[in-house]
Amino acid sequence: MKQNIQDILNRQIQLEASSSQTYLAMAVWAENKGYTGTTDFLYAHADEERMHMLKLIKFLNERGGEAVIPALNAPKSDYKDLHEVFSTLLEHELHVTDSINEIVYICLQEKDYTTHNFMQWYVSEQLEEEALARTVLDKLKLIGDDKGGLYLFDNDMKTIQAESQIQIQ
Ligand code: OFO
Repeated sequence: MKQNIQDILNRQIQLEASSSQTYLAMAVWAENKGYTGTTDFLYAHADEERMHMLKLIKFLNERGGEAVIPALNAPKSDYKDLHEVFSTLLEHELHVTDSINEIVYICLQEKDYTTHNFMQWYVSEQLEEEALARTVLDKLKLIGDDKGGLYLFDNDMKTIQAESQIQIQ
């Protein structure tokens, strides 16, 4: 495997690891605020990101490259409200999508079709993650500061979590 492909995959490993930590910190925030549905959703999302990281690590090692386990900066741990949590999540996912698109572009330039093919799973995954984040954010925009609405929203997150788990399998 070419060195530049190894480097960009290692950069993606770091990004997936930091996604996992970011969502874990969000889950802790939600748990301490009593948003139980959102907490479950975010813990599950953090696990999912760890799985994305592991998939890359295994692929890199199996293809003769060397995965590097990165140091991570501490994630943001305090949020104003649920709206800030999910806008940060969407922003983060958009950044991840850009990074994946860049990898796909470089794979084509380098004629590394195996990695290009492997990355297609991430391309589809990003589509789903962005759509999910937008759906959640739209709901929150409708609710605004209404306490009853936020209570129902949090309950709904249990269903959203169950549905997204089904999609992953
Ligand atoms: Fe790994 O998809 Fe989100 O970040």
